[in-house]
Amino acid sequence: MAIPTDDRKRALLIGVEVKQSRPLFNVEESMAELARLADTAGVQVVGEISQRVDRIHPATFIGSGKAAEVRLLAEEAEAELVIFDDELSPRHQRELQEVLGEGALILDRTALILDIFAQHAHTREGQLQVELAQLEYRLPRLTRMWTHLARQAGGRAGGRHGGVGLRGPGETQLEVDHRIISQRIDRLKAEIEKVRAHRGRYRARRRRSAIPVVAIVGYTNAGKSTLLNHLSGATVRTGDKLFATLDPTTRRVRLPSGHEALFTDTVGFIQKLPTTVVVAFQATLEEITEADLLLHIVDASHPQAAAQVEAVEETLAELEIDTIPTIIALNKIDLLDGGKLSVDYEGASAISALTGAGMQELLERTDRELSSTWVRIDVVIPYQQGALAALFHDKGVVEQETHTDAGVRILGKVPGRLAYRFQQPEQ
Ligand SMILES: Nc1nc2c(ncn2[C@@H]2O[C@H](COP(=O)(O)OP(=O)(O)OP(=O)(O)O)[C@@H](O)[C@H]2O)c(=O)[nH]1
Ligand SMILES: [Mg+2]
Repeated sequence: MAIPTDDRKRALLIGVEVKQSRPLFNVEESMAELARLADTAGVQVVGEISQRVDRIHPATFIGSGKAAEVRLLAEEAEAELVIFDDELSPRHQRELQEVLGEGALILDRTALILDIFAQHAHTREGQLQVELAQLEYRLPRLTRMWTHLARQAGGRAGGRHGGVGLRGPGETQLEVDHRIISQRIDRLKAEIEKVRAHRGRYRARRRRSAIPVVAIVGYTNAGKSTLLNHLSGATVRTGDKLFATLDPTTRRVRLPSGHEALFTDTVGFIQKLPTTVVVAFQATLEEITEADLLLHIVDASHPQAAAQVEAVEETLAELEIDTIPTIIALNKIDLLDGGKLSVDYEGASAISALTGAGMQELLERTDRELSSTWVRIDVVIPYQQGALAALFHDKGVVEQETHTDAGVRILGKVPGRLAYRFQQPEQ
């Protein structure tokens, strides 16, 4: 048995694959990813169990026999945490708790990812969003798992309930916890709304500058931040760990044509992440939704590159942003050592964000794509530049037009190749 060498929490990982199902990742691949997530979260993996089953057990997820086995193994390996590779329902959580015993802390993939997010959120908005996502994840589980969660919360909620208890301490505690969390959720939403309004004003100004926006999207650890740093000299933290980036960063990049574009680095995607959690990341989503072009970065050196591409495409589709024109860039080609790419997509560019290989071609491609797509702009055209306003009407789609002291303000879309004509100095 491994001798504990550090003070990290010790975890046992559990994964299942339902026979006949066709998951993007098989159970071994998914478990390898879970182990990386655990490591990123600062947890020491001391064992793992994975199995193929006919169906998910409605009560204990893995079946009570297997659950008893897990308990034994957890005790043997001195694991305080048992982490499941799939999202557990409140019922699964409760029943597993019974079998595994009060002492075991049961987590699932979603909770683990939220924990990593909490560690990696650096901006105020990011922190607010993560807390909101965590509470929303916990609320439905709280109803049936109050004892477990009250313990996790360090008894804070329990302290508040004091001696109140007409209907029995359990139920009262549950209600108190529920109310405290609901109130906190409302407060968080209000605060997030304020930060969003501020960012909305910033983006409106940005749109007025008529610079097209390129959102860098992709699976976590694909090299998105490294690419932004390479292109713009930004200093976004990168690292060989999952979800290094949570808060979006935007930088101006000059394209080979001489025109400029704004590149935005966003949070990575991962398989099995519920869309509800992704949706919590409004900041990132708004950046992506308003982009004129998506740059989908793929880690071409990863053995599951193709499955990762599919997972990203699925998420984009669920978020209904799969209509934005997309360029695929196969990254990390420096690691291929002359070997062949394991994936290929029509028109994909092969690059290395680390060495800069293929970068010129990627930027030229970005230039071409942008000039053939529509760019949203909001511009004030001085009255003496009537020809420019006429050009907007002629070639663009005017959605709103108002007359101001400074000139005619037009909101709408123009073909990317013309957007630059409307560029205004930053205000
Ligand atoms: N060899 C090689 N490594 C790369 C390349 N691009 C990125 N990496 C490495 O891959 C790891 C992940 O890079 P990041 O830029 O942090 O990836 P990301 O997509 O921003 O990841 P998240 O923010 O965690 O979603 C880092 O260790 C990078 O140094 C590349 O072209 N070649
Ligand atoms: Mg990153």
